[in-house]
Amino acid sequence: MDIATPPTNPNDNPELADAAPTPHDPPVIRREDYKPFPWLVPEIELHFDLGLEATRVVSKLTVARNAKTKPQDTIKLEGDGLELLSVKVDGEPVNNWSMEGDDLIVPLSSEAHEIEIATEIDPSANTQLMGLYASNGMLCTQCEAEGFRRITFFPDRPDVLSTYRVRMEGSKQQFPILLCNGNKVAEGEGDNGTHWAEWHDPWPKPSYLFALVAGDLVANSGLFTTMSGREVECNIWVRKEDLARTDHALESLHRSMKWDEETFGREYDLDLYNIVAVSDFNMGAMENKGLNVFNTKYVLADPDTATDADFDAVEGVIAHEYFHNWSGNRITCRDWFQLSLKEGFTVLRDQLFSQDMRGEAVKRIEDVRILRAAQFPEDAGPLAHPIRPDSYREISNFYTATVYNKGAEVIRMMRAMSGVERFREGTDLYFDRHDGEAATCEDFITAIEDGAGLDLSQFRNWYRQAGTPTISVRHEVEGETLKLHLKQDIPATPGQPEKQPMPIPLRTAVHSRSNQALGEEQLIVLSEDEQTFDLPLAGPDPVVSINRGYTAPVIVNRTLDRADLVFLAARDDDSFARYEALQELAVAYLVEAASGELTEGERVEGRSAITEAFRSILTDDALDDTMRGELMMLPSETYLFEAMATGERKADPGAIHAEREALKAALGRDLASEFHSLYDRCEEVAFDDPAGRGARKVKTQVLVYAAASDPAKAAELAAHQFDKADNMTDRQGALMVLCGLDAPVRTDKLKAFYERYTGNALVIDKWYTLQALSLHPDVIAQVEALADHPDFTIKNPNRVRALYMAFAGNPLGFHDASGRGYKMIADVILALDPLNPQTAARFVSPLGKWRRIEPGRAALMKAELERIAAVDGLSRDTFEQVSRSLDG
Ligand code: 0A1
Ligand code: ZN
Repeated sequence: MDIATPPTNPNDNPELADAAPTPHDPPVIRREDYKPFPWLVPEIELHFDLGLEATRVVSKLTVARNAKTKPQDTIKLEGDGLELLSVKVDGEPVNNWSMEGDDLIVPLSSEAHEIEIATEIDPSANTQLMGLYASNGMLCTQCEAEGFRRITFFPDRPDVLSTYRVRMEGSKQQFPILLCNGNKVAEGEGDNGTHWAEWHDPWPKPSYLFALVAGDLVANSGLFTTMSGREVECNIWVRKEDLARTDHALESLHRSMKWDEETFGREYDLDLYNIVAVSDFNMGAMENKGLNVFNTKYVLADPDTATDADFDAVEGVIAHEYFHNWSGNRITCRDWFQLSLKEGFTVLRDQLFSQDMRGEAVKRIEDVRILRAAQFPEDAGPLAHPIRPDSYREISNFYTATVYNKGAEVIRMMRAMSGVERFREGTDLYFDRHDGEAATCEDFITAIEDGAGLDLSQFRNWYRQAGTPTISVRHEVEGETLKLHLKQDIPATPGQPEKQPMPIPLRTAVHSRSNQALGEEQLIVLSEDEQTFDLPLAGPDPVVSINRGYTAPVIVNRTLDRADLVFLAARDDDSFARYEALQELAVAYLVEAASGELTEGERVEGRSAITEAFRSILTDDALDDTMRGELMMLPSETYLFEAMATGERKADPGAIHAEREALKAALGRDLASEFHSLYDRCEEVAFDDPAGRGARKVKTQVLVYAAASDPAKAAELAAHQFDKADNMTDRQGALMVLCGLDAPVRTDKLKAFYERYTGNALVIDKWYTLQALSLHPDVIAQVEALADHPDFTIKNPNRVRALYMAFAGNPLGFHDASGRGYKMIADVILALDPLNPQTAARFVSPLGKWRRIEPGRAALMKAELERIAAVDGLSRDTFEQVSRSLDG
């Protein structure tokens, strides 16, 4: 074949035309088709001539044949939107290269070569925010998953590992700070007001971990001494005006470094750790080797501008990216199907870290709340996929709650089954065995099996199968034992009609209600479709406490007496089980009420059981307020949607909302005096008191119930909290409640908030979100007006999410029976797709729930999906999500 001629376009051949991918039908990539790359690229040298509108990149690759593969006489280097200037092989210009779509094919005849490629890119035109782009006058990169190919031609896949030497040069005035991965090895002045820096990263890495930043930045710096006594310089780089809000990030980084040494025996491996905050970013943050790039949202925090939850999020994301240095960077992924290898494990690591920093019980409840709100709906809808997917069209669509959060739960189950110490032996073996490699989930499972001494043969089904298992529970008493009958059902999901049983570890205890005795906890593992376990009784009237600590990501389906649930909510010695009993009580009542299954008498009975359980939560002196605040939250409308849409039954968001509001109102009324004395007590607690955080959480929860039961009083109380607040948690909590009320103070306080924080992008994002999430009857018109406000821009992902992701999560507005909410989100997808497809595609899943909703709304949602699907030239990202949502 003449390699200078572009390969034939299969679309020109009528016989192939049907099978060939068209722009409207991007190809499907399959896990089973993995093949190693035929060339190794041990070294790469990059030269950047930096400019906001034009950046020149010269890349020198040292390539050698991969002896483990069949020899090839060409090398395929991926590209995306690059302007190619020249190609040299072994120092000589060549023109025998060809293009295959966006990719560059270069003929190579010997065992090893040096390829030099010059390209030019325009960072200021890069609205996708993938590759090299301009943000706020600085230049930065995002390469995971396939962004490096937007910088230069390269085998842009995670199993090609190279050491990088990078020289960057640019205007000293525009880019006084020049950063890259690894260590700075040289720097100097250039001509015409330029300067340059040379960086070397000694650790071989895949291209997705490459990063570069150039801009006018200042750092908050601190030294960390590692377990072996090495000093690491840690820097948090931000724009000058943000420097005062970086202490928490730096402290969080130091705490993470220490914790990973103590808990997983992992030490940092460079002398420098840089974190840069950027305002335009598609995700939360990125773990590039030695140079993390962060969304400002997960760096900047001080009490005046960030809530307690924001502080926690900063700590959690800093930890997550830091932990990737071992779980992700030192051991990376062989291919993108293995994403959960690094993400599931790293999420588990950051969750365990936060549990240790802030308390296990509350953190566990928060994590389960997120799993149920984000992952359960995914697992039950048209986008369901296993934590290790089998195929994709666009990998960006698989950075999901399933891969991340369910992935973490799956590894957490291994830890529950082996115990903490043996699990550590498993992870030690994994790090040891695969350090420096691009590994697979299978490698991880085998290392845990060998190191922790577990047999995980059947457990591998958790990696293969999508869908949340449901466990049905029955029991009977036989003499001194309780016979516990468990049955598991895993629902059919797209492409997986039949399921195999999976091992499900459940920490279980049997209490006695009549003598209030608590039974001893045991770990049982349900591994067959149906199984019976004999458990000791603690006394008469046994009450089973199951999935304590939430050991398995499953739905437990059982009918317990209300009295049993009230008993568990008030008495269980596992705090998760207490929370769960209260949730079960509320879910059962709300779903039955919303489905019209309750008589008036049953409603009264149901509400009074919940009121009693709540009373014990509000008045239990032994409870810490952070836990009390958690227990006071009713199940979210999203979770109730999931619980209602089971079997043949469809969800009715209107009824769910009405019933939940009515229950809040009833609780607010019936427990008014308990709520008020709680508020009064919490109001006395100062901001920096160790009990302050819990007090703030409880106060806003009290306002939530007051808003439903006595809106006038709530408006007064919330306005008072807003005016008095010396911190963002109280201020935002008060404003959130005011936003849902039709009171004149609502407008005043929103205005005051806006004026106080004009120019602070992250806080103005909050101003958008609070209004988009509000329970106000005019929320749709308000969101429309907010989009016309001068502060709105579709180019900034944080702003787009602040307005529209919040709105898509507002059941009242999004599910408005008129369909206006659905249309608004479809319009956003269409407007955003040409600019930033990755972010646009994330708005598809709310519409994808149409099959599980009552027929009127279902038709409106489906029609919007069809309207999007009919548009020519959709991105791969949006095309894939819309077509899966319609096919299901
Ligand atoms: N690996 C990162 C997540 C991430 C993925 C893709 C991105 O592209 C825009 C950015 C970040 C993490 O898990 O934190
Ligand atoms: Zn991650």
